[in-house]
Amino acid sequence: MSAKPSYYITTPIYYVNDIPHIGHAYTTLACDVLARFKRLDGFEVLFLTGTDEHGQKVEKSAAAAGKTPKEFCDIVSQRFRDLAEVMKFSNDDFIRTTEDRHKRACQALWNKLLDNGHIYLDKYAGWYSVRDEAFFGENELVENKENIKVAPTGAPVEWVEEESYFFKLSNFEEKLLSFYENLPATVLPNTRKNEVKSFVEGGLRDLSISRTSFNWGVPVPDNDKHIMYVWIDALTNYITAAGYPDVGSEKFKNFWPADIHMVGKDILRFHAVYWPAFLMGAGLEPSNRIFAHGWWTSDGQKISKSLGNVIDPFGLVDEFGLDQVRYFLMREVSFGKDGDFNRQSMINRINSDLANDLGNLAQRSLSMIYKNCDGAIPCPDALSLDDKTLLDMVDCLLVYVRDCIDKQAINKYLELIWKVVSAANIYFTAQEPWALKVTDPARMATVLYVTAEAIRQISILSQPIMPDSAAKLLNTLNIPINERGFEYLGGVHRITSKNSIEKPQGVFPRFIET
Ligand code: ME8
Repeated sequence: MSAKPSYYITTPIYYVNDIPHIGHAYTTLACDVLARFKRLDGFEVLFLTGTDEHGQKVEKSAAAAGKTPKEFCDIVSQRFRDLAEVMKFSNDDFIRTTEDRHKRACQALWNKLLDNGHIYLDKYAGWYSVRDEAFFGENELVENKENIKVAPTGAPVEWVEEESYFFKLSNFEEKLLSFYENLPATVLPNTRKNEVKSFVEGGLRDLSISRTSFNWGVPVPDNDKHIMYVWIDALTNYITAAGYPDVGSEKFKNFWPADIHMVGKDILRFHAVYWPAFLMGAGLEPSNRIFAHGWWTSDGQKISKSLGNVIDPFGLVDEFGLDQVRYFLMREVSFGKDGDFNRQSMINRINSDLANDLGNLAQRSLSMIYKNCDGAIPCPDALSLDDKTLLDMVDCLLVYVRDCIDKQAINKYLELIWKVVSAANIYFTAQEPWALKVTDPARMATVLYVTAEAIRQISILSQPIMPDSAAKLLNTLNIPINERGFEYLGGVHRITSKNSIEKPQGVFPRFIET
């Protein structure tokens, strides 16, 4: 066992029927922020993302592209790995459901569910949506504008009648309800938890978990006429990467149950109903939390290929810069709620929060130190009440932001840091160190020292959101790499006087529309 506490966080694994868009980048970014935060806060982190490569939807997309499913998956899966590189995602593993380790885990889970009496063979007759990869009851269908019956998501459905294995989901109603009740934060936000609870309270039907009408998937053990339903295959990725079926391994013991599965609100039911039921059925502990975030629209409209308004994350990073995009996506929307992507809001955030607030504070104060204090952090004199007030605010920030992160309130975490950035700006302007340079140089030194210390801590806390820019600021201050963890926050490890600093370079340029 590691001496550090463990933290296992996962993204959904993305279908390779489509290239990555802003929605995918958003989910993984949120997980990246949480993973980076936890590492800096002393946890041993396993951060998993990957691609969901089986199922009819992918099989059809490959055929449309004139490729074999495997060739097609190799190409599209690579785009998701490219995105991880461009966005500087710090995932520890990237799983592909076509890997052998995953097939082994799926078949082991299946056998366990079978041995425990939760699987039986029967016939399925009902509606199926390939786009959603989901079964629907007659009562769940809705009529579209053309009076055709479609899935609640608007996706077309087809009638399916075939032999199928079933999972006895109906046996898990009580267990699921007590899982939601006993551990109050298993599903967040609370509104989503209530939706899930009422779905379960409405009664659960057994779930068809195999298909015979296509081939692209994991074969059912001892009956390879049947291919596993893509969702049982996909959800299993979370235990595959933790080492399943080697449940006695250090890795599995350390990281299972997962601390959090981050998902979009569209796939909550699969994660909050089916997945804990599969795990309980296999005698494994259900995950600690499922957090469903909201969806992005673009200028008020649903993002879709047919509307031609898909936002390409690679293009955004090219145009605005990586840390700017990371900051905007995490700050603009209350995490858990839907949000609207709008170019002007992005530019406003870059110019006000980054260039004006943090950028100017750093550039003004560090340039003064560089020019007036022999290029080194000055020695402070006795601290005034104003100095102490600002330092107290900075010193207690970790306690508050840690609480935000533990509730996945990522935008709140940034709001709190920016409250301190704003207080530091007010302090700096009010103290007028440029005037003190003539009237009271010792007091100027104290003001510059206090401001540099505030910037040090703000930069350490900004690393999970803006790793490159925070590193630039910490490099300017010459803070050693091994002194950038959260144990260096607070008053115990103040910035060292006489530490020479590098010539400050602007970290957050203004965005000027050309
Ligand atoms: O559902 N806004 O994969 P997927 C925010 N393979 N997030 C969005 C979004 C938007 N407009 N559009 C998509 C699958 N997302 C399955 C998951 S997990 C075992 C299997 C995000 O490629 C959101 O997180 O359709 C959503 O859940 C995910 O992309 C769906 O990706």
